[in-house]
Amino acid sequence: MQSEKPVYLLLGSNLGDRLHIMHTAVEMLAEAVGNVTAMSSVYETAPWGVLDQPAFLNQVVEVHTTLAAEEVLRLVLEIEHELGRVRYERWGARVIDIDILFLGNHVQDSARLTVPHPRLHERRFTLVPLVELIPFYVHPVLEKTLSELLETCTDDSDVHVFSGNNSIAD
Ligand code: A4P
Ligand code: MG
Repeated sequence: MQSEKPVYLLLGSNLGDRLHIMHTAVEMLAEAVGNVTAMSSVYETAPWGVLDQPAFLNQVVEVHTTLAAEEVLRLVLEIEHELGRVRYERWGARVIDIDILFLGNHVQDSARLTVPHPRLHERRFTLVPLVELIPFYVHPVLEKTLSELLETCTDDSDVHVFSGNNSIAD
């Protein structure tokens, strides 16, 4: 059996009851993938990529798992599917999106899966919650800490802790 490793997952939702969907996704991850050991704040974030879509909620969760990367991906896709995700367009609106950011120090670049997530260092909506949890974690490919990557990130889109009030989606 493989030893337990931390996997960092980014949850994102910009359709429907965003907060409820994210909570449900965390429960399903705990059931299927392993113990949820840490969670960032929930952030409300301006859309990145396709700009003409509702604001996202994003959150990073840390799960300890003995599963291999491919197996984590399979379960994550299953959870997305169960939560009724419909893919309309790349980078477009979705009920739930779950990206694998890191799996311990595992590095993989295949047709189905790239770990660490290849665009995580280009996006404040990913770096801000990651830095809240693990600022000194060293990216195994870029060999910089997450704090350093956030400092040099050129994305300037809005990312703020979600309070439920003053939502930019309203
Ligand atoms: N895949 C490969 N590597 C990974 C990985 N590390 N984690 C493959 C998860 N999946 C990975 O993903 C397509 C396929 O990527 C998966 O089936 C898997 O085999 P997808 O989620 O269907 O495609 P996508 O999300 O539309 O495209 P992409 O390029 O993955 O987009 P991202 O990077 O997920 O970005 N703005 C804000 N503010 N917040 C967001 O959360 N999200 C996106 C989507 C765009 N803009 C956003 C946000
Ligand atoms: Mg994705």
